[in-house]
Amino acid sequence: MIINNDHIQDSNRNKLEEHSESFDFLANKLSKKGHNISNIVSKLSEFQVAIPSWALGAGGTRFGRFSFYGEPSNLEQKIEDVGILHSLTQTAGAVSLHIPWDIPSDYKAIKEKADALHIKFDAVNSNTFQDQTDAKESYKYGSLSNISSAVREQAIQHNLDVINIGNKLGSKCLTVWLADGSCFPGQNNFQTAFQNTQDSLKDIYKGLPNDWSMLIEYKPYEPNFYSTVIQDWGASLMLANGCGDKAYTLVDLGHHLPNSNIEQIVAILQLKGKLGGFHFNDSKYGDDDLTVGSIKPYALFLIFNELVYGMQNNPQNPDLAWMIDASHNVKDPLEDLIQSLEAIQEAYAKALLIDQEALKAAQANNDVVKCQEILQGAYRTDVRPLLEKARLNTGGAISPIDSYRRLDVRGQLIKERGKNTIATGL
Ligand code: PSV
Ligand code: MN
Ligand code: MN
Repeated sequence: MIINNDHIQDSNRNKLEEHSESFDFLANKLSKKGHNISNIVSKLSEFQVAIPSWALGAGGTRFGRFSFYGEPSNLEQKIEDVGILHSLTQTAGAVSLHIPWDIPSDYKAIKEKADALHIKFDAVNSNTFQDQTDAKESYKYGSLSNISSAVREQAIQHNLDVINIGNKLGSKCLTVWLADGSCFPGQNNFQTAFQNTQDSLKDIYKGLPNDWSMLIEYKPYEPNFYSTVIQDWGASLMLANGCGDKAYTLVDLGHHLPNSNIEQIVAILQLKGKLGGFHFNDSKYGDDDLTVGSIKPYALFLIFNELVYGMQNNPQNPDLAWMIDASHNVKDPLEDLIQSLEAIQEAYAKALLIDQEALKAAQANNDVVKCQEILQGAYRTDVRPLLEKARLNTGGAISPIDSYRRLDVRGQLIKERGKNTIATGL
């Protein structure tokens, strides 16, 4: 299903008046406070977040998976789904592929499809956490860290193949997430596992084109429950530094132990010019991969405050690869992703409202109360009319969820694809 301009305009019609009223009211109020509204609105329009190919179907847990009708079952259909999200929200202009799940059978056709829908190819992800049917070696006891050089070589070669595939599509970035670790004390020698990982990453890095970057993702536990080789940002940063200037740390919001101060991690990595990528989701307990902003929206805002500060003050840090890394067990995946995109934009818009100069002055005076007032003043502002305006300006829907339902997108997808489709992926 392709959503065209007429569809969107039709579905916007009954919302236009309410939008104009609330936008004018808010813009007026904020302008009086000295905010440049058109600047904020264009920043929102420019902010694009990649959709992971594996989030377009229902996820599942190790207890079961309940499929969602009309899921995409091949790469073409996954890109079509990202196209639907992008037409409605105008903020999902990229897709992140996972290899080998998404190897194109026809590169030209895939690129044409993506181009037609204004979708770019963002980071490509390697997979050395599962054994492939024709693989010689097994990753049961690790991949880049494995004690066996034959396993490590297979995993290195896979990453080089992923770079090659991404290159043909115009991607500029490789993301490495490793499941490597151990389930029980004594199973692994920590130092050997870390050193093997560093050496393997260096071999991959040698094959990285000059205009590419390598993002090293960390996670404290799961699937290994005693130790993980790349457990935290310190381990990731050491490995990135060991590889070179084109290697960076990737922060996934769900990959922290409860109550970690993620905003501080993000700030320091940017200061060091080493924050390369960002995976959005939300969680209550661990790597829950829930809808962005559904559990801890204030924490998301505080993280965005640091990201905005970094984007404005840290030229040593590269532009970030933004991606949603969520999974859906009970919601329509596309509706869930629309909610995540909205939550990201909302946190970004609120962070843009923070008066950085006033905050600096309050910090200089150790006026702790004022500092909190400034942050919370921005957080409590209902910025949704600004998001609506940003979407309207670029041809998107005033309310993407409302339009999605009004246009009966899922119903159309089921008609086109049938009920019992299944997406390849996590
Ligand atoms: C596993 O935890 C994971 O969710 C990581 O966050 C990766 O980014 C993703 O899978 C894809 O490999
Ligand atoms: Mn992730
Ligand atoms: Mn994860």
